Amino acid sequence: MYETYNFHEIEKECQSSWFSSNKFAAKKDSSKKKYYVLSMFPYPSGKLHMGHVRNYTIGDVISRFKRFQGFNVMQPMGWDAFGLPAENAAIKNNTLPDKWTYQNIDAMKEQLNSLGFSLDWSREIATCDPNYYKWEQWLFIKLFKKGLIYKKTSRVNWDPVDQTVLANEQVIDGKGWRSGALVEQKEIPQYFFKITDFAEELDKDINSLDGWPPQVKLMQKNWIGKSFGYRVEFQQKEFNSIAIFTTRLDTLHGATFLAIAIDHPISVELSKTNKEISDFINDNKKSGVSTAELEKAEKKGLFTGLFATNPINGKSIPVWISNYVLMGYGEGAIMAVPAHDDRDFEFAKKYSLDVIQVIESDQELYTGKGILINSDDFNGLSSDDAINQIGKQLSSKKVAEKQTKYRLRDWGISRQRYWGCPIPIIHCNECGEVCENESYLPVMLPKKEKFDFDNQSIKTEIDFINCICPSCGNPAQRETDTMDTFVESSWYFARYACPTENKSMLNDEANYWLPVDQYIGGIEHAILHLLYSRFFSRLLRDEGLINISEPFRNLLTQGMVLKDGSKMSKSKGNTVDPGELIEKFGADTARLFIMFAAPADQSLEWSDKGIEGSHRFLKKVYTQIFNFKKILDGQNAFNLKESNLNNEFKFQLSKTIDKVTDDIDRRKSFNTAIASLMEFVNYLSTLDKQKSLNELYLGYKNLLIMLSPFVPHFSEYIFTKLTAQSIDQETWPLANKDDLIQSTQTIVIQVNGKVRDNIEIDNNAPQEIIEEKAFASEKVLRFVEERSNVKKIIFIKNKILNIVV
Ligand code: ANZ
Ligand code: ZN
Repeated sequence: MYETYNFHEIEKECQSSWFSSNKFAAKKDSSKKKYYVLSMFPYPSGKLHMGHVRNYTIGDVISRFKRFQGFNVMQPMGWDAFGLPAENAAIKNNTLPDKWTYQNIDAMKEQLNSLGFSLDWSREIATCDPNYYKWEQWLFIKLFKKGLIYKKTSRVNWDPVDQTVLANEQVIDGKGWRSGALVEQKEIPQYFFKITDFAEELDKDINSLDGWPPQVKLMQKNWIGKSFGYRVEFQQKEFNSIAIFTTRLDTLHGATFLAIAIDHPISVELSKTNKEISDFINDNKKSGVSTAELEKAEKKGLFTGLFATNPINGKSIPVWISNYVLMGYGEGAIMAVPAHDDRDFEFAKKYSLDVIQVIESDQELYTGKGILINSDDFNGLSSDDAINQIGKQLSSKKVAEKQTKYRLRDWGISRQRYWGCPIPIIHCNECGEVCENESYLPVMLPKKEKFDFDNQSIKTEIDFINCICPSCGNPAQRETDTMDTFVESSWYFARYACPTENKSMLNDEANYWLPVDQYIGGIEHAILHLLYSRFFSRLLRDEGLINISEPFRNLLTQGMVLKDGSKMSKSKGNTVDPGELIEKFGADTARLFIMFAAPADQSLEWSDKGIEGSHRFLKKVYTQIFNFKKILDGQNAFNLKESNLNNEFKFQLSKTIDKVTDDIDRRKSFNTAIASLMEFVNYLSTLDKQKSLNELYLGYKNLLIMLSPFVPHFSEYIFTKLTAQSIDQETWPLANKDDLIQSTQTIVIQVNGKVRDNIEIDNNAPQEIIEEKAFASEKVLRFVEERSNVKKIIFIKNKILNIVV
């Protein structure tokens, strides 16, 4: 054993033995209970940052802990490898996106290994690998044929100077990041995943996610945005009726006009004969408005000359065409209630339309619910009661119908980028849109010789584009868009179960390993990534590929790593490089600090003092055990005797095991688990090294096992030296429940319910013995005077003796 804590050598030795033997490779074993630990896979930017270190340390602590508990643990790792940064980096550094990506993967893999993470590298996935994205294309085709993927036109950011589509990140203050030109909106055909078909199920099943943080569940709920509303028909002379959708039926008496969308069928019909209307429509429809303009878009409208009748009171109100009503939502028409809706208010002020208050308030514009006024028979009702009653009344007359609506929209997945998964569609003049033949998958992303501004899309790859129609055999063209990179990350967790399967997307192993038992990642993915993964699990289920619906049983969202109160970031120049930290203090110190400094789900303030403190703790434990081992080595043949252990030791050991186990397993409270281990180290240091050999040996042995998930190199090395055995043979210690009961207890002595004395006495001491002591106490006798005065004695075992006089 090294004289001092030589972390460089220790970590090097351990890592080379772990990674050369691929020690953490997981095998399906139906005789064992599986445990699947997954940390969100990184984008291969080239450098690990502290957020990664925190994320992956949490995952590794749980994995190692579960292994000691006897679970068959799988902890895989891979790379979310497609995406825009690779294109930018390739241009900037005069390289190619794939080359840049794979170099980064190599560098980051080395960094991960230098932290001692017990990862199963035999399951490594890079999403840019054709063996991976082939199956994404395969699923795309299945879904397309089922109608779960469809095409519709949708807006993109268009740079008129560079003549290219921009990702949102490339639009800065409404201008193209490179050209500086005002970005325009352009309508182009794009593919959509019909996630709205699953809105109801995705919403309902949130309730079953017991292992998720409540705030994440709420964010999912809000994103899906289930709400109830009513479709209401307003009678109309020329067009018979106009239907609107509202969530605020309680404000029906306050509707002062109807507003219909520019592309509403009535607008279209009127424009055929009315020049003013057709001009208005054309002016407001024209594409090429800048993003910035659209954001602030002024509300514009035009009176149609039509009137409609409010079904609740027979009042006639004007019908307007307006640019703020969307055709794609509800009925493409609204009843406008300016007194209680912001947009309607702005519009009414601009065009001098009536504002009628129907919810009590002292403000001219009030958007909340409340008590009804100016609403005839419904005055005095609460909004919710009014919605029900008006709803009932109109429904019975068949002019309203209750509807469930979701805020969730279908997921547009087309990206006009190079570095992504090609969409496996072929455009044929004869047959239209045709899926590539399954047996020709993958549709390989064409390799580039060079990558620059003029050459950064698939659109320039003539050999890729020209193909044969799988249906009629005539010349045809391939789709040149690629998929949103969120698609790859929506199913990677399943593919880890069978990463090399080449006959199908998933196999039997997926049902063995899924669901993920513990998922760990940043709160920034609380909405889209988790929702898309939940959606994909259902798609895979419906294809018969897996038999679960919810992919992540338990979710932990780790907090941010801050320095000087703000998020570590390159732009702020407040980053700490994990590599330097490991070089200076070792991986174990870094791991220990990051788990000790704050609760895992809260933000962690970086502190050099804290790092030094964690390092000092490890050095102290090292020295303590080193010195103890010297004494042991001085004995002739030490033989552990467990029969005569000191009671206080047994209590301390069981207490520590009990607390650490519960903290890691159930509470995921790693910092308090470490604090208990630190206390236990302090306790052990008070024991006499010559007289307490058995206690110290057992104490250190258990300490090392319990420290091992946090500081695996440290523990493994010292354990081997101390016990001459491998720590891998050990199982997680169990607390002895009998030892947990302390040998003595404090009993409170009361007279007439008032505390008069405390008595320290053996555990479970019988009432007679406690009474004897109590009546011997001056403090008690003063209030009892004579024993014959006692009327009654109430005894609560191990707690209270109350004497009533
Ligand atoms: C009257 C009203 C009064 C409304 C009031 C709100 C407040 P969510 O909750 O997002 O579903 N709306 C309906 N269809 C629309 C469309 N195609 N384009 C623009 N707005 C539309 O929103 C429902 C509310 O959004 C509806 O309730 C409607 O305005 C508006 F004090 O009706 B409300
Ligand atoms: Zn064809």
